[in-house]
Amino acid sequence: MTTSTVETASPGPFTLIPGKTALIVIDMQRDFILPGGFGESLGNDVDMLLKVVPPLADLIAAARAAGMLVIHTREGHVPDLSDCPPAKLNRGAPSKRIGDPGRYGRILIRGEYGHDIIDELAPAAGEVVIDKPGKGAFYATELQQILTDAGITQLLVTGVTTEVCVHTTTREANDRGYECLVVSDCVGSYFPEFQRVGLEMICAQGGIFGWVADSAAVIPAIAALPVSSEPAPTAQR
Ligand code: C5J
Repeated sequence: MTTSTVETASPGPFTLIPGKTALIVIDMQRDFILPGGFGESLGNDVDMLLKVVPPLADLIAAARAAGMLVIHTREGHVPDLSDCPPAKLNRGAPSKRIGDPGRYGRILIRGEYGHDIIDELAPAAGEVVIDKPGKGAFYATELQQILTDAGITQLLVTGVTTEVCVHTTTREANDRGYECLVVSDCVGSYFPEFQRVGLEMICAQGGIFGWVADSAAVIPAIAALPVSSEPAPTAQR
């Protein structure tokens, strides 16, 4: 089997195994990323997330070219909010809570414009889209079954935000036995300090729950993999 290694990953080299690696793109949704959206209305600087888009687009293109399984997630809730516990709903600014009207429709509600993924990173036909009610992509979703069915053992983790949904998903994946490489310039936080520390935490203590490397190191490693001809799982949209 021809493997390919990201030599500069922290805390040490990460070997990609063809056919066993998937790229997961977490919550690159308009509500979080676009100017005027939910994230910005909370006082956040969306430029911190927008800068993730170009390297992530390149990484997604490399994964697609290699025939790698690409999975997108969206955080959000059904319109009657029956899947949003009070502990989650009753937080944040009182007039800007999940389900309230926002610039791009009801905030984080499935089917609304703001809930969907930004145009630049739109899922390709047939790619899996996981709708998740929580921060972690494994909680109350079909993700684990999809990964099991596809024989995946490693995840390249990207998306937003680093310290919330990226961290939660990486920790969930690590606990389930997946090797996770978080791509540092393809994850973003509104808070520079959280970005820095969030990445440090992942690979501290010998890689306590994953590896970290940038896209400049990961993309050539993906390109060196043999192209997978496995059919992609059916889309969830
Ligand atoms: C947050 C996320 N930050 N996708 N969601 O609430 O990280």
